[in-house]
Amino acid sequence: MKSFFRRVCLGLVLALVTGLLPGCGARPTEVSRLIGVSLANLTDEWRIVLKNELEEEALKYPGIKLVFTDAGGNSDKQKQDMRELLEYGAELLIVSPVDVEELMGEIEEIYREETPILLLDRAVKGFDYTCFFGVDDKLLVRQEAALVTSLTEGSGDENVKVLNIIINNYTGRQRAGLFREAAPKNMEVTQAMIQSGTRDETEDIILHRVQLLTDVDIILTQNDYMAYGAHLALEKLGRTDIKIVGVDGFTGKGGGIDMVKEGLIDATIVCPTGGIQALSYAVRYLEGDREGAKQIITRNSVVTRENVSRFAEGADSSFAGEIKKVGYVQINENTGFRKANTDSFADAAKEYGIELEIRECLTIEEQLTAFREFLESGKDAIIVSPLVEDGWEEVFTEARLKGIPVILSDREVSCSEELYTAFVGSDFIEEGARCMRWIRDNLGGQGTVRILELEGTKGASPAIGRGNGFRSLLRESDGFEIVGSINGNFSRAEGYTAMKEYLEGYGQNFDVVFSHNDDMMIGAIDAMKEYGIVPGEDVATLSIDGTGQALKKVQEGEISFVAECTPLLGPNVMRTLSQLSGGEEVPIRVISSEETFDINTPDTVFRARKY
Ligand code: GYE
Repeated sequence: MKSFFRRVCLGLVLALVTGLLPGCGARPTEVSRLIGVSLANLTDEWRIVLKNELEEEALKYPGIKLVFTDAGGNSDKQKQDMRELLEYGAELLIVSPVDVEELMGEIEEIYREETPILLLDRAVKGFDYTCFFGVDDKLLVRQEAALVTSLTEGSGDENVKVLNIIINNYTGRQRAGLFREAAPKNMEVTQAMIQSGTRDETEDIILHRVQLLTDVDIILTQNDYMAYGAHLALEKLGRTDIKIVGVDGFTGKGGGIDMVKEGLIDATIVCPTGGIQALSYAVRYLEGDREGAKQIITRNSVVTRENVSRFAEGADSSFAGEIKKVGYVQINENTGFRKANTDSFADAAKEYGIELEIRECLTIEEQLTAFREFLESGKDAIIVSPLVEDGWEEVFTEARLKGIPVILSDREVSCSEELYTAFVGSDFIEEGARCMRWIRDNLGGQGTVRILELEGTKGASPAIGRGNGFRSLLRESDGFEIVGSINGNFSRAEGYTAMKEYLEGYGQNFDVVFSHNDDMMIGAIDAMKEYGIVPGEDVATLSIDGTGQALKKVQEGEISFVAECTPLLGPNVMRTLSQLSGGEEVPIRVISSEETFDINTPDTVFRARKY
């Protein structure tokens, strides 16, 4: 009976919101495709802004109808809401979870039922969802730490005392932990936890636990309404010497931008909800576009009294103008990945009507020269696949000063995110972890497993990330050790030579080879076979990329496991450039959706491969 009553209520809510109830507003004339939007609550300002953004964006798509549910902060109800939205006919779900840890099980189940489910939140676990839209928490806490330093300079004391008021949920605790890691040694951080993240609760905790303010220079909060609550408390206590930092940075009366402008708080960090990005992704998905993004990370922006006027007029678009002529500073390497990557860009550029000039470079020096020549030759934008992470700050600064956007493809750089527009590529740490997870799940419990690592190009972000991701999971697992690391520079020939020399020097003192890419693995297999080793039998063999040659060896049993690293980045990079041309806010990171392959992978998957 309860479920029936609940369904009737939901039906009424849905009908009123979408005008589906007979006689309540005109029935949609065109065929409406329903997108279900499950909101954690409709009390958080962040969720209210998200709902308004989605409704406004939906007006651009007449064939789309949004149906909203409000979980009232209750995870169990949100699980039911998601199911009821599907029963009601929603073809795709957009979910802003009450608490991502509590909801992940249900989300993963819906995802495995092959229902597209987009997650909108401030943190996410794992990859069992269609696409995540949110902010980069590690960037956020670095921005907070930099704000603490800049806002407390001249306090006369080299040690800074920070009161971090955090919300007791997954996101709040996650960010608090990251901030502690990001805080420099001279910052002493005290935490105070509240339950709901409201203005009143923040004001109360400060007023009722005044001792928290002893020697405090600055208060960090986890949304702008908490920051305003801190302002009210400090005003009552006469402690307006203490600085206050918020998060979210909404425009409009009473939003964080307004608070900074009015001097109620000292700074905030704009964290877009991701709603606009999510709805345009949803519409493309329902039209059949499988663009392959797994995470779309929006850019955080720091707002202080010095720059608030720039934000008060609306989103800070650092670039506006038509993008037609584009240079691509590519890597000149003979790998399956690179050929597929270059082809992907050439095809996508044609589709988007972009004149793409590709310069393939063997060294970082050649890349920097090509980049500067593109700067001088009047390119509207420059794409770079950086051979190594370091050495890009100067030329990226030159591009910034010229207003020429820089997009990173498939590899990252060590300089600040402020110096480039977006990164489109993979999560290298996850790729390395996926290899170690396979080893742990398939080779564990057989005594100590000895692993030989075949590293990619020294200083290249995929090599650094994969090695770190692999090791972080290895450290949590018993019975595994890395007996050696050899370098094959991502190339088949050097993978062969590295393995041949290792075997001549040490023999087969390993049970597993973990290679940072397929091409080196294929070269190493040639060397192992010459030495009399049967790859995939005597030694487990794991690599990363998913090229046709490697997957053929998976089917033949010579390679035990491959974690995909897709090179087909052209469409997402061109889409980003197209969004930039239109003056839209573009994501700071677009992370690819990637699979894994082993002997249990169905043949249909191998047959569907594009490279
Ligand atoms: O894994 C490797 C190529 O940058 C992610 O570069 C790419 C890597 C890829 O050499 O095969």
